[in-house]
Amino acid sequence: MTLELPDLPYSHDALESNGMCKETMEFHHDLHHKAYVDNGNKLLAGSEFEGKEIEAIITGSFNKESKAQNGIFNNVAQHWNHCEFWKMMSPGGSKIPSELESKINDSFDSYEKFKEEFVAAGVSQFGSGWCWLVMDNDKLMVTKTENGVNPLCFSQKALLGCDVWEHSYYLDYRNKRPAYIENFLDNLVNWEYVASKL
Ligand code: MN3
Repeated sequence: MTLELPDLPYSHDALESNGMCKETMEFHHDLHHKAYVDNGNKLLAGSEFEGKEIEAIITGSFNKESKAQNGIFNNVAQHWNHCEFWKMMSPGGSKIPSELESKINDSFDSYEKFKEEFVAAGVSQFGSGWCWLVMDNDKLMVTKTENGVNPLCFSQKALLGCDVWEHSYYLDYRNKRPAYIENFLDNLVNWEYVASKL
């Protein structure tokens, strides 16, 4: 398969009043995400992964010795991560459906405890990466990963992911990564989409 840059599920300025400005979206989606797509397609052409499903490319190229495989992994995993990231947000966010809310309460004691853990994971990810809410063998967990690594690499289902690369927040928050992640949870998450992955 060929990687394709999806359109955003909303306009570039749709999240502006919720803490993610139009310029961030123009750089992040139109330039950063597009670069992963373009580089991924160049690297996939003629490789052992050409024509494979995206999930199979990610798990098959993860943690390999060869530079070529690492390049494929980084770009294809980041393509997958960003396709999910755009869908995990919506203008104004949404209320957490009750089934997911009770799962979060069961796993973390309360939503506030989950939020603390999720923000702490993103803040403590040194350098670039992601923090996640994942389903691991029916159990909800908060994790963090470096660079393009994602829950697929560990056979986990990604319910929610927050991009903590500086390109995701520097225009809106400068160096204040904690404020960016808190705002992401408070005002941007499309919990209906997150819950649909349960
Ligand atoms: Mn990004």
